[in-house]
Amino acid sequence: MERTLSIIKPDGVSKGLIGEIIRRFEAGGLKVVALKMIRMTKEQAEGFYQVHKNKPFFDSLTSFMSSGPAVVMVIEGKEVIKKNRELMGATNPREAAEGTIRKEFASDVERNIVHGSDSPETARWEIDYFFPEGEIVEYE
Ligand code: D4T
Repeated sequence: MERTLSIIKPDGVSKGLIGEIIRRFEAGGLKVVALKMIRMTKEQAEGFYQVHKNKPFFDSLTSFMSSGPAVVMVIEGKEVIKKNRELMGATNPREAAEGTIRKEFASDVERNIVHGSDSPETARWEIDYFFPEGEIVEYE
């Protein structure tokens, strides 16, 4: 079993898509094993996106991510990293495949509704960033 970090970004929350996104994960056979709503501080968003700190979009992205509530989740399943990225679609909604979350709901490359880890190493780091071990549950 593999785990990944999923975030419903502030645009996804304000568009009322929390249920729709979780429904897609569950319908895809993925299991939510941790979940909470948070309002990131700017510093917390900067820490999370530190790999992008030299990118021109860093300030705008981290302001957006701290602009309102987000839902952070740990999702578990077989090949969950790949499956989640398939459900999300390409980072830029204009390049996202039909039927994906970003194609259907995202307005642009910054306000793209969801985040998902891109590798097992990144997933471990990102899960640790938001969840102490005791907040992740095991169940059948
Ligand atoms: P996240 O990390 O949100 O799942 O996105 P991806 O993994 O699909 O995409 P990424 O690492 O390339 O980009 C991280 C994050 O930055 C935003 N972004 C990206 C942006 O605001 N402007 C841009 O021009 C790009 C390329 C979107 C996702």
